[in-house]
Amino acid sequence: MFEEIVQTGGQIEPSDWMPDKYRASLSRQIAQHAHSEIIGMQPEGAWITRAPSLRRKAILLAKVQDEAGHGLYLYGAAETLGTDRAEMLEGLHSGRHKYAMSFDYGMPTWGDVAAMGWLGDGAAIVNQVPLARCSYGPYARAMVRVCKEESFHQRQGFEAMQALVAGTPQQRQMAQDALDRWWWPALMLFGPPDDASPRTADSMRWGIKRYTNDELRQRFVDMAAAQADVLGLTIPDPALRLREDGHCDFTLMDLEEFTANLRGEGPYATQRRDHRRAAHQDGAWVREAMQAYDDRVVAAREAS
Ligand code: BYC
Repeated sequence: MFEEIVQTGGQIEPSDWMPDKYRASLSRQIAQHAHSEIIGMQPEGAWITRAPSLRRKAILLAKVQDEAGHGLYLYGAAETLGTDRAEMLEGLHSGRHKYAMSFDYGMPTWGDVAAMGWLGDGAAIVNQVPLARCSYGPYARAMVRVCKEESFHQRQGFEAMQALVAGTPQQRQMAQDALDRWWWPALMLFGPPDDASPRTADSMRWGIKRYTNDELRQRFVDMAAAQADVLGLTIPDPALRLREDGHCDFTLMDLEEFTANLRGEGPYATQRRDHRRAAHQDGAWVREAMQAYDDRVVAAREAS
């Protein structure tokens, strides 16, 4: 019955029977996805106090808050599989769990905030829209809202790039430099190439993934190439060209760099996890206070 549901595009709900391997792989992917949302807040969050105007600050603040919300929906979805939230956080803090390596790169200028919104969130939408049709109900439903918010994030990034390219020569250069830095990390968001992706076959068979890593990466490149033309910027890939069939030829990211990032050796990897651990530590009193409140509510209910 499980095979029939997933192969006919149906959805599995938390109370349905599912193979242990399906449960484990989904828990892994959803937890990693949640961690990515939470870690992704760091490089952009660092720009909130330095945003170039009140309007940009308000938009960035809303975006970073949205990412926290995405993390929470996703931790909630993973919990429906019986995965304990404290255990997931421990996985993130100890380095046992992965998160999207693109956030292990730095954001030295405001242009990086714009490029990250345009390309990083653009890549996220291409990857996540099909997840809204994935075979696990709670994950698919979480993706519906996440994708709506990511669309706003992508638009704000593109609009911030438009403002830079219409500005002074230095601002235009800032936009180009940020595109040069963010192009490759954006391609990395889609994962390893299909012939080096150990998880894809099972995930496709189980309807967790609807498209392979390479199919989605191609879709993203086609979309981003057209948008770079509108901005009048150059994607830092001399091999990128539009073919007659409407798709682009392009170069894959450097696989040695990708593999080193997978091992947790990205430029800001240590800083990201350290910062996350410190934030968790700083928030301990909030969790304790909430627990004490819960305990009192339960005790009062039992007493009455
Ligand atoms: N970074 O067999 P594969 C966002 C790992 S955040 C790190 O292809 P799979 C945003 C992979 O996990 C949205 N690790 O695996 C937030 C696996 O490791 P394990 C992030 C990566 O799962 C804030 C191994 O490599 N999006 O949008 O079939 C601000 C083999 O790979 C990466 C998601 O999380 C990577 N880039 O496919 C702004 C989407 N790529 O577990 C924006 C949900 C691969 O075997 N996730 N690995 O040790 C997915 O769609 C899939 O998990 C992936 C990988 C396409 C990422």
